[in-house]
Amino acid sequence: MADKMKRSKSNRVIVLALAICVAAFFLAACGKKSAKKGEQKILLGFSQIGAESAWRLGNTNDMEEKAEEYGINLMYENANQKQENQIAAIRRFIAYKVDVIVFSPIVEDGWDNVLMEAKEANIPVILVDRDINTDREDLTACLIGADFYEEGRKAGEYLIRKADALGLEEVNIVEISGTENSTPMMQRQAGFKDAIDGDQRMHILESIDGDFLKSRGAECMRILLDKYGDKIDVVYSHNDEMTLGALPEIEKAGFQPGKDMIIISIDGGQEAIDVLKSGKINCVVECTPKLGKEVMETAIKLKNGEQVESVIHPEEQVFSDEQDLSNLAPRGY
Ligand code: GYE
Repeated sequence: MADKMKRSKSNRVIVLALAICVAAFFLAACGKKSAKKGEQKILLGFSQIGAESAWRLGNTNDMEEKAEEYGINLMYENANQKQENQIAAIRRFIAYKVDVIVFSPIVEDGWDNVLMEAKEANIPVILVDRDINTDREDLTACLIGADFYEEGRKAGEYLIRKADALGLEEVNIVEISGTENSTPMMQRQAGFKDAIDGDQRMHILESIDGDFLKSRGAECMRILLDKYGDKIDVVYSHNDEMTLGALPEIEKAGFQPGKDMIIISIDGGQEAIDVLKSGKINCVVECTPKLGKEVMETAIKLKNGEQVESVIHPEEQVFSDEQDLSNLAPRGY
């Protein structure tokens, strides 16, 4: 009797163990696009700038999601808006012997030394989102990110159409710009300026550094309102976060954003789109943070020693009060 009980107990243990094995097998087999048996998983070191905006959070989420989809191991490091943290992260990736390094350079200058170290270690580098300034084209494999010059140009072209529609004879603009020496700051400024340059009505009163931060956007707006008051016809802000910081300040000063002042923003996150629909922003130029798919596909190619395109720009649009936005799909960031 005791013997029989012992046997049925050990049978149950075997059945349970078998069930666990089968479940584990199915779980492993179900993992989307996960590495095949014997195939090595790619280890991707990703140095992100920080968490300064909805755009940035959306970009980090997308990178994590797509890494999982493609069966890539992501070593993620958040630099908290500091270049020295990014340089230290890249050095850790090199010491760790990752297969590919991806990073979003907070500013353009000052990367040659650390990238030379990556090159010596034979680790390919993908620039995501922002570009660097270097004479050594061989230090990075490619850039996957938006055409910021084009975004600035679209903002300027919208303003010209709006000024025409309102019959404005003089247009005084204040510009709240992004992080000094960063690609989006420089290119969004240049594209906008080039677009409005030939139009005699347009005057940029001042460009002020808002560092892509909401709090700085508010601070900059207060300074600009104190200085120029009702002379301001247009606020051109390099990202949604700074725009969202500036709007309450405009209201506090007694002006209606979207009516007394034309508000132009860049990024196209959900919150800014909702405010655009409410009439307090007039135009939002899209900048998509969804770059993960291109990054993962490029990392796989690089790991396999294949050629990759040197620049990949995503498709982007303009959302404005010229359109019916009632059916716009949720933005996802
Ligand atoms: O516009 C801003 C973010 O580099 C495109 O950085 C990115 C910019 C984006 O913080 O919101």
